[in-house]
Amino acid sequence: MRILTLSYALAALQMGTAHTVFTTLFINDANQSPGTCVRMPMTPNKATFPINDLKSDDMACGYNGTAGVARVCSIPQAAKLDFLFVEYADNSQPGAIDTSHKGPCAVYMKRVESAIQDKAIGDGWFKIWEDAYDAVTSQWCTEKLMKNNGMLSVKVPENLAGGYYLIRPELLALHQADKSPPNPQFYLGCAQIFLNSTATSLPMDTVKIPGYVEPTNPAVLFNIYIPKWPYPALGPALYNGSNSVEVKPINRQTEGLLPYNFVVTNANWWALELDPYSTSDGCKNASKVCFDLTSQCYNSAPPTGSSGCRLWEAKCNGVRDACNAGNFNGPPQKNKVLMPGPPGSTKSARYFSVLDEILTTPSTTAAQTPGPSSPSSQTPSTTTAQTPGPSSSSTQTPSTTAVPIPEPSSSTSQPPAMKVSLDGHCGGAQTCKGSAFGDCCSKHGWCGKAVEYCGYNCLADYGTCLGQYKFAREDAHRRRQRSHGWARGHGWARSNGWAKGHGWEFANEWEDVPEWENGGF
Ligand SMILES: [Cu+2]
Repeated sequence: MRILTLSYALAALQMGTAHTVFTTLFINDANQSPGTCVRMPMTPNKATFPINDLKSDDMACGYNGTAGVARVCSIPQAAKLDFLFVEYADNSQPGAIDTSHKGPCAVYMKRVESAIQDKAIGDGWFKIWEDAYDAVTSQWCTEKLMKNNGMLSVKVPENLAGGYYLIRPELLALHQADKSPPNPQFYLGCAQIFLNSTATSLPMDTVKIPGYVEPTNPAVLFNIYIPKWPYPALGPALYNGSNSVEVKPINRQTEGLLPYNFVVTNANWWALELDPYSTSDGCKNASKVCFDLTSQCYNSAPPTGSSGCRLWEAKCNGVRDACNAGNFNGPPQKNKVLMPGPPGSTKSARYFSVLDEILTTPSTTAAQTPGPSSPSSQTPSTTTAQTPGPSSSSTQTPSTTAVPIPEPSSSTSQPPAMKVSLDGHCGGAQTCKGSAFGDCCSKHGWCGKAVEYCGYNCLADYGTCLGQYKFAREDAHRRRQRSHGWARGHGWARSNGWAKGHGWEFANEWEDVPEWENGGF
């Protein structure tokens, strides 16, 4: 991949100065977008600095790590997680970690009552993965990390109880561990996650952080220049699934959810669409609200950048300009998701957030519809007849017909004479109900039984949906329109196959959107 090659070339040029920081969580290869669900150091020029004081509270989740962030990422049972480490928090230059930084890596987890509120310090931590020195290839873990472009990959233990966790990737750089005084450098951070699982096990033995490793531990004083093998044990034994206690899993995420009707995110910040307006005062007020939110976004942006804030700010400029031009109907480009691609949200997060919306704010749909003049049989083109916003051009064509979504003819009942799907497809005259693939029909026309089929994406007309996920028809219709328009407008739908039904699969392509990714601060 292009970026990979670049990283090697430039990393070789910039020796010495830059350290590293964990910025981005990937769930089953889906990019959650930089800073999202991650407790980040909030001082940009210190963000990549190591933790040197092993007794410091910073050892738990890094600088500013006792403070939670607003988002909690939902992960499936036995998920593959990747943690991206970068030399420059804002990705302004490539590189994972300086080549001099040799040492082991590990990943710890801690079960918590609240992933947002928990301060991370203290007991409850256990280790799920580690890698130190590979004698066969003569490589330290950090050297493998460099070759892997900064990605540290683990699988979450399958029997781990459902619920909230902090998950903590850790690197130890030993290049100054032999100095006097010794200077072992820990690089670590935490992601806030909800493990969506009915499993019930937790490790019996846990450790305290700080406290799990003393400054006198031979593993942190190891001389990598004159090594005496083997490398000593660092921290507790791995949790291997046995030696566990049984607990009651938490079966539904209620905190840290991204509202399904967001229009833009930046790390853990998001914005919903502005309320509709049609008067001069309404327009001015919307402009003010919009710019207030812009400030809020910039002020809360972690060192990973503020590209989402700039997208929102551009929208505010459009609102203001329209007001000044005497066009008082808005907001422009209503409900259009502003980001160039799915990173920034995840299917699972949106799925749960929909549930949350429905449970907590039953009037959401009413607030979203333009008014009494728009009946529920609203056609796709109606929403595009909006005021001419700053950039309402190619992506706004009423081309919903090009999207292969079966449009059921009735809002509640099943069409008559449905055939049970034999090929896994649903729609038209085929239902998933009773099929071997599962009873639920996803919006992309596939039968299944997982949340991707039965929850947020579910089409009730072609199978069974979990009861609480049945939307007002108009709302579901609007959402389908929007998500497809978003992908199609940027050419994602075809080239990247985002509709595969396995989550947002944008990890690689993400790198190729520089104006969005390489935001700077
Ligand atoms: Cu360093």
